[in-house]
Amino acid sequence: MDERELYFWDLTGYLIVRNVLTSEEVVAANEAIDHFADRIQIGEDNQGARDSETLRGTGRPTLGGLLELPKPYCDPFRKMLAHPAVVMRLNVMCGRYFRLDHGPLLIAGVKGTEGLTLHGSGEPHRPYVAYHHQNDVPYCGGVTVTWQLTDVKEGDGGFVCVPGSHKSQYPMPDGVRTCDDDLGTVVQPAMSAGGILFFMDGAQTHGTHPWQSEAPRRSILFKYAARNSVRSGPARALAMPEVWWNAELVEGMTEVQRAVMYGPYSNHAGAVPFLTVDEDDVVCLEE
Ligand SMILES: O=C(O)CCC(=O)C(=O)O
Repeated sequence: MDERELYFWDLTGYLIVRNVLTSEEVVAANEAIDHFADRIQIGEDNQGARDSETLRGTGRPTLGGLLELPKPYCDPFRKMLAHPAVVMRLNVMCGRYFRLDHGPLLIAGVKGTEGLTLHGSGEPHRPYVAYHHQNDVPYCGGVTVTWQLTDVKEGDGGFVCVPGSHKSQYPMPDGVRTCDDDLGTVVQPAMSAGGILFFMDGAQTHGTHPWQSEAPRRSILFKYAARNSVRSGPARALAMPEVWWNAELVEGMTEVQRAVMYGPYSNHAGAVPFLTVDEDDVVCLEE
């Protein structure tokens, strides 16, 4: 990652690297998806657009499990996983060393596929995906790498972001979240098939515009994390005290004692208990 890329990344919260895959590699990845097209799942209409007028459309087609496809179909995606163009940049972006947290996921689109309301933006502040830097070293807890398997032209839709929003000190206005009144802040980067997009997932304000092109959208999203950050993936199962430590060690512990034995798991949506101290100085589970 050279100084120009680092400047752009730090300033905007995203980065495009063009022509990473050869046309043969793009074809192989597209053929793998074609082969399993019957496994593509279509979401409900407007599940992602929610209360937005601008983002309304038909349900979003997605396909997971790409690393587990039978050979040779998994190969194009396994190559992407630890591709040199990714490794050299994530080693800088994530404060050195990183791992796959979850994904990869195909996000597809046909003309009229809905968008996704803008999110991330450090609201609320979540250290495990936040961006900061100290002593000239940048750090981002969560970085998504998107591989484009089809061209994304200006105005086509797909990924959008608010450049610089990872440093914003003020809450995102509702019109930006819905894109109904985005104040001209939202950018939809154009790029060709074979290029990759890095973005600060969680720190930066980002989402999806409805797909407008007659040609299909095919983006493969890999969700990486800094090595010290655990978002989701297998963390749900591994974080249980009986798994993270072992069943004998935690056997007979009180609920309060057990609460401090959970392994790392940040996006747990209430599945991991928190402790607090009540007014009588008694440690208890937070309501
Ligand atoms: O590429 C896109 O459509 C945006 C996906 C997104 O918002 C996300 O992965 O959090």
